[in-house]
Amino acid sequence: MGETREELLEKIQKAIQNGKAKIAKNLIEQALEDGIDADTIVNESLLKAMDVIAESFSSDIAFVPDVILASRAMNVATVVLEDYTEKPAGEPLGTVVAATVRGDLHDIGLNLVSMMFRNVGFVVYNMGCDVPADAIIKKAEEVQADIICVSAMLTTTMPQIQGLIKLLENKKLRDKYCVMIGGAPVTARYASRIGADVYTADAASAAKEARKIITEKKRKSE
Ligand code: B12
Repeated sequence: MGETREELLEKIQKAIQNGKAKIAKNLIEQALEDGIDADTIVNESLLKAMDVIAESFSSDIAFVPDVILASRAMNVATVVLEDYTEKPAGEPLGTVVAATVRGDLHDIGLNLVSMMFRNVGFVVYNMGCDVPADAIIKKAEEVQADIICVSAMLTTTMPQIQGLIKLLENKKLRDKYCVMIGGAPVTARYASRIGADVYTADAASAAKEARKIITEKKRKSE
């Protein structure tokens, strides 16, 4: 007898936790062929794997090399799922520039945010991690972005988000962009203190919120 859907999802989770990118990729392809949807795989396998890794990392059961391998597997898994997901047809909803702030090498959350935004119909320029504020703004200007998404995962790099907002103000560009922020240490309170437009705790609600904001903006300008 073949394995159950739960067993397959658990195998994917374990493959990511153990840093087995190739195995994770094959299992995800199998799950998609079996009709398991991408959201289920994200929630039941990918995010669960990262929860376990985060827990093992903070209790010294997993160390940086283990976490790096798991992170690579996680990023491979995200690409497989993103390639598979059908994007909404027609005009894009808007343009997004996404980056993790300077000095911060965490990109998993950012990649998930980028994937979710693309899935609801945005064009996303994902600049990756360790990106200085001026480079983020330059890119946003170049591609005429509607939204700037910034991620920070360390308490020491979080102030970089405030730096980006200040730089936008200095350049008289603040009102041009919706600035959405997130990452483990970031809170709604911090967002309102530094004058960011939107904070959400997870990637899926970030994409939904962005769609709402852009739709409203378009309705107003019509
Ligand atoms: C993976 C990981 C790493 C990997 C990163 C690999 C990679 N490619 O990303 C590696 C091993 C490189 C790493 C390094 C370090 N890490 Co680290 N890392 C983690 C870990 C275990 C998981 C993070 C993760 O990917 N989670 C899974 C994703 C899906 O969740 P997420 O990133 O939070 O994203 C979600 C939301 O936050 C949100 N979101 C994220 N970004 C955005 C953006 C927007 C716009 C929005 C709306 C939403 C949003 O949506 C996402 C999905 O729903 C965390 C533990 C934790 N609890 O977070 C520690 C953690 C973040 N790391 C930590 C530390 C200390 C470090 C190091 C200093 C360790 C060291 N001794 O060297 C270095 C720093 C390197 C650097 N300069 O950045 C600490 C930070 C403590 C702090 N308060 O500052 C943590 C919390 C671990 C801990 N408990 O101590 N790390």
